[in-house]
This record gives sequence, C-alpha cells and structure tokens, in this order.
Amino acid sequence: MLTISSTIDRRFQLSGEEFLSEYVNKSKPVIISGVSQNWDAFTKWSLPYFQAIAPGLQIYAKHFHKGKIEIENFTFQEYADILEEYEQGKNQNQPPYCHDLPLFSLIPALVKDVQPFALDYLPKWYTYQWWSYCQFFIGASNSLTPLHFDCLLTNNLFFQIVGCKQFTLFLSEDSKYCYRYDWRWFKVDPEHPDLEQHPLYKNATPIKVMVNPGDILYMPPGTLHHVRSFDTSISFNIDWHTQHSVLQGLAAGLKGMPVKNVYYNFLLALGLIFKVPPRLVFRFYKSYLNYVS
Ligand SMILES: O=C(O)CCC(=O)C(=O)O
Ligand SMILES: [Fe+2]
Repeated sequence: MLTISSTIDRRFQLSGEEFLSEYVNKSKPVIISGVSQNWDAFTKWSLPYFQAIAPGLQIYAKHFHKGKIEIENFTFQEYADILEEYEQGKNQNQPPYCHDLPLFSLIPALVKDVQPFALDYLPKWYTYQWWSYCQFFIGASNSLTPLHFDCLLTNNLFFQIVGCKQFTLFLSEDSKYCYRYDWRWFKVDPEHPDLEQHPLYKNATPIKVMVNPGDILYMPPGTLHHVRSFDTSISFNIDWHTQHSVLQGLAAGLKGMPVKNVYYNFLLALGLIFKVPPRLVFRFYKSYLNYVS
C-alpha cells in the first residue's frame, strides 16, 4: 500500500543533480532554501517599485467566486491603493488577486533581480528565455487560490519573495478524494472540509507547509494545491516539463484534459523531445501566458 506522508522535506542548497534524482524523478515535493537568498528582488520588489519602473502598465487581478473567475484591470498604482486600504482596515472587502501575471515578459528589467537563477534545476531547453515561462502572484493578506492542479500537468518551482503563504498540498493520488470539476479544480475546501458533502475526503492526506521569503517550493505534476496568503505577498513560479512529464501531459488528452491544453503540451513536446528551438516553440506557446482556465 502507498503511504503518504503529511510533511515534505526541507533542503538547504540542493544541487541540480540531487534535485532531479531525489525529487523530480520520484515525484516528491520539496522546499529548498539557500538558493535564492542573495537576489536583489528581496530588497527591491514592492508595488511602489513596480509602479516606478512601469507607471502606465495595465495589470489584471482575479476574483474567484465559487468556480467562476472575474477579471479586473488596474495600474500598479491603483492596485497598490486598494491593497493599502484593505491592509489598513479602511476597506473590509477582500481585494482581487493579481494571479498568473507574466511580469518578466511585461517588465524584462526585473529579470536581473533574480540572479543567479537556479537554471540547473530545469531541462537545458528552458535556458533560452526561461523567464518568459514565469507567472507572478501579487496580492493582499488573506488572498486565496482554491484547490487545483496546474492545468498542463507541469512541474512547478514556486519562488516566495515577499510575505508568507500556507500551501495545503495533496499528492496526485489523493485527487480521487477531493471532488474534481472543470478539469483542474476541486470542490473540497481544505480549511473547512465538509465531510457530509465530501465523505471521501476523510481518506485524503493534506500536507500543510508554510512558504517563507527565500523558499522555493517544488510541486511535481498533478500535485493539488490550495494557497492562502498570510501577508501582502509577491511570488512567482515557473511551470516546466521534462520529457517524461510532457508525454504524461499529452496522454492526459485521453483522460479529459481540454484540447487547448493538449495543444500547448504538444508544442512543449516538440521542443523537449524533438528539439525544436525554443524561439520557434515560444512564438506559438506565448498565448498560454494569458490563458485563464
Ligand atoms: O500563490 C498562489 O496563490 C497560487 C500559486 C499556484 O497556484 C501555482 O504556482 O501554480
Ligand atoms: Fe497552481
């Protein structure tokens, strides 16, 4: 019988080789520290800083309402004002969450704030403009991303820069206990599980981890995650495939993965397996970064 642990390893300055052999190849989540701690991002990044370097930039933020996502547009200044009012208690309404924003592509100058980047954790194919695969999460305290897995069944390296977040993870084997809908979302609320409505949830093993500034969380493909911000927060991730995971991602086309997702996995397979140059793949893959699913 498979036993699932309710904790994950925390490792300091893990080498690329060990990361691959002990975690990626074994589909094991891990939190890594001591790899990103010298980045300028930790002292520089804030909403006023983003506002100062990209004053006119339009960003978007999402309201998650019971399975529906609504989008609102802001400048960084407008968004900062809303967050400040909320954090100071002047407005009790939870601000929308700036979620899945490809900020390195919008402001390439930010890439120099995350050097040296742990490129040895990624397949070589991603070396060319790895930052264009990153998505940012910027939001107020209490912001929530409901329980889901990442829609292309990619690996995820998640970098916490400002503020703390609590992740509740479930290994992909537990998805059958969490009541899936719309391909990648789950009905169970791990903070307030309702065992009458979701009786199978009693068999699941939630893994609760705090992710602090300087931590890098690795989630293998298909890991379910529910994310609660404790503070005003800035994070980003990179979703990436290996040759193995991209094939799994393509096979998921037979298990309900939406056709559009299979198309993006097909593009990545062209790169990772058939060595089509990243520049060419990215021309077609680019629209994924604004894909809301
Ligand atoms: O930080 C969050 O709120 C969500 C992160 C997430 O879902 C991801 O990195 O895939
Ligand atoms: Fe996610």
